[in-house]
Amino acid sequence: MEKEICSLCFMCSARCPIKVTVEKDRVTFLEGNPHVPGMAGSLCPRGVSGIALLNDEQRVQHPMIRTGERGSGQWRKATWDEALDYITDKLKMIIDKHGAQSIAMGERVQVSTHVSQAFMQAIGSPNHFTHDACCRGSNRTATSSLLGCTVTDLSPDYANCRHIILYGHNLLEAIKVKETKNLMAAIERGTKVTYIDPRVTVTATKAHRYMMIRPGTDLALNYALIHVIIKEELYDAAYVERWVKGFSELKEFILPYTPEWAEDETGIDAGKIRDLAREISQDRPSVVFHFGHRAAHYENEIYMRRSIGILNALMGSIETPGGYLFKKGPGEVGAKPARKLIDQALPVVDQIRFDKVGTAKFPLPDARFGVAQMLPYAILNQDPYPIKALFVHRFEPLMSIPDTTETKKAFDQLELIVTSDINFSDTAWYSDVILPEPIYLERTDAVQQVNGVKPQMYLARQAVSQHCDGQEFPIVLKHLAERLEVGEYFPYKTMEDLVKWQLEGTGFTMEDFNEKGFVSYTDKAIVWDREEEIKFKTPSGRIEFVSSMLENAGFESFPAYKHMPSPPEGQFRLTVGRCALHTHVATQNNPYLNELMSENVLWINTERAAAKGIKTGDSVEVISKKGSGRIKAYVTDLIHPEAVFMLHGFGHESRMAGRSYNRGLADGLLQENVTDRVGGSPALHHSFVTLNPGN
Ligand SMILES: Nc1nc2c(c(=O)[nH]1)N[C@H]1C(S)=C(S)[C@@H](COP(=O)(O)OP(=O)(O)OC[C@H]3O[C@@H](n4cnc5c(=O)[nH]c(N)nc54)[C@H](O)[C@@H]3O)O[C@H]1N2
Ligand SMILES: Nc1nc2c(c(=O)[nH]1)N[C@H]1C(S)=C(S)[C@@H](COP(=O)(O)OP(=O)(O)OC[C@H]3O[C@@H](n4cnc5c(=O)[nH]c(N)nc54)[C@H](O)[C@@H]3O)O[C@H]1N2
Ligand code: SF4
Ligand SMILES: [Mo]
Repeated sequence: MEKEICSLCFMCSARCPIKVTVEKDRVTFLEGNPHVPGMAGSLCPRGVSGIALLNDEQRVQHPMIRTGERGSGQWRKATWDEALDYITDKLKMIIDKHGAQSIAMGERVQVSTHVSQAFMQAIGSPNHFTHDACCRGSNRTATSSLLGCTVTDLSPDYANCRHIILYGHNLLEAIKVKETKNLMAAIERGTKVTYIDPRVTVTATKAHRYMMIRPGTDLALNYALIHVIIKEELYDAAYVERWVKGFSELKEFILPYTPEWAEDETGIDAGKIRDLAREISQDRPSVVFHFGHRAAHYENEIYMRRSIGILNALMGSIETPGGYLFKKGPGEVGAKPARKLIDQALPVVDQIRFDKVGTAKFPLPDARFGVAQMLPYAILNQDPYPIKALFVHRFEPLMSIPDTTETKKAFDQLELIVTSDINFSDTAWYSDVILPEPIYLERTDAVQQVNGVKPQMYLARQAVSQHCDGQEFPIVLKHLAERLEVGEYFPYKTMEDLVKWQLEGTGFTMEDFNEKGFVSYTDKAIVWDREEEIKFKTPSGRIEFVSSMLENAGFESFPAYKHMPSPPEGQFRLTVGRCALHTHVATQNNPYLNELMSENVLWINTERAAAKGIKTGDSVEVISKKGSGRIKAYVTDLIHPEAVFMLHGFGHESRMAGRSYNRGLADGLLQENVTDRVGGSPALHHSFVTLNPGN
């Protein structure tokens, strides 16, 4: 008998709503959830490859405990009790000797993050951190300083937008199915798209206007756009008057940043910058300067993302149809969100964090996420104190934190590394204990709260029985908490119990999700009156061009622009990104996706390549201050001469992942671990490389 289950994809963290067709405990089809507008029939290639993952025998099958040297690949199979006892004994020893703060846990933010945070707090450690700094940390800090909310609290209103500007936000390859489709539909309806990137991406090819910008100079472009908009009085004066704090300070600051000045810095013609400012202003307020997704590029990242927010404010486009809309929570309709384990009265932990977020070193990044890339420094320098144990869940620090060699050196100082993964990631390969998690098709997850103009909740549900001997991470943590005598904070035995506990008080039950996979708090779109009731959560209740958050922490609201250096003679700036066929570092070993793309290549500008005698397909050595490796060249006119580009996610070292082992080159091996000190993100495009052609 065939059955259909509405659930959520987890081939990446966009978590698109899906429908799973199951026959005799086998998944026979995956597709977009037809009950969700825009999702019917739609999945991206990674979403489709969920079945290949489910049946992949190279997945982690059972708990494993290391027997040889770290990274030697020598393991023994363990039962769950054995593995959990082993971890508990080690943890107890480490806590006795170094204190609970010496335990850290890193994970990709996901629906059960609150369970992990509660676990860390219950055992007395402040050191839970997520991948977020490495993704949009600086973006988050930028929007907090300007709007009092984080970038994840806003969504573009594609349906009504007239012009959208994307800064290296490659939505047609770096996919979230619904947003990608919304952009495509908007283009078909006539919404103009301006795309800015040193590289011609697929999104660039669909845009109405493409600007090949010199890498790292978007802030200069934005300063010039702001200059023109203010000088020619193209902004929404009523909106600015009502909602903006610090306009006159901006007006004075921006005077020297003319389009001619920006032309020298960005390589974009001054006339074209003026044209863009004038054209987009004609379409305001229904325009979007997109904040982008990954904001881990350059050291000035927070100011670049603030400049995007400033442009939106000048256009009057925040909380405006066709602009950015605030995502509303259930509180807007007097309802309650799903409970979280951290809502309980947990023990107070008042030690400083390993990454020093919340101290003078990092006053602004969000302590709920931390600054992941500080981990290697904290371990190696034992600053602020020794870190001795690391839990890793659904996260790959060896590949996702720049400078892999340094991170590995830090890992060598740890007495315990425990990884919960579905694959043999490089970090799993370097761990002491590997704990398999059932994949999304084999498990039920905690509740997914989805805020928006119509707030909703979604549920990801088990569709088939487990193909491996796995345990969901919230269940693992419950068992460990019991062994460490803090079990009382984890009031569930199964994932279903946890979901039921979360739903108490919301007015919804698990059965309510059966039909469509989600529940809605309201049918009516909630949009605030842009003249009177926009709820900016800044101290002034307005958009803070002059930011109290920045200035109280000793940072400037409008720092003078610092020239972005070109690479030294003969060198290139290393830039990185995604493609439609893979998720970060997670899918390269997927049988189906690996067949479609098994390695990455290095984009090099045609003239620069010719000068070095490099041709497409040649193997070139890429050398940075931090490491080197070989990769095939892809010679093209479609990239700025200062940059080379490679896909992130290849060059795996784990031999258990047989298809992806040693295929392509890892960007993290080459990148320096340098941080935007104000916003919190690593500057992943900071590093220069030289190329050594020939074998
Ligand atoms: N060098 C470099 N670093 C980067 C980036 C870059 O471009 N270059 N990009 C940054 C960005 S934008 C991001 S978002 C982060 C992403 O960083 P990560 O979150 O570390 O990367 P992912 O590839 O999404 O997944 C990490 C691990 O989760 C595992 N996993 C997948 N599904 C499950 C599951 O259901 N359960 C469990 N337990 N594990 C699972 C995967 O097998 C993989 O090993 O990396 C950041 N870091
Ligand atoms: N298929 C797929 N989709 C994904 C993901 C995935 O792994 N695979 N991951 C998801 C996640 S977590 C994220 S963060 C997003 C990332 O989504 P995006 O941020 O849209 O994508 P990236 O590929 O990281 O973008 C990097 C782009 O920035 C360009 N770039 C480099 N330097 C500059 C510069 O100085 N200025 C400008 N304007 N552009 C520059 C690069 O050429 C590249 O095209 O994608 C999400 N969607
Ligand atoms: S974007 Fe693709 S991989 Fe990510 S959740 Fe959606 S369908 Fe799955
Ligand atoms: Mo990301």
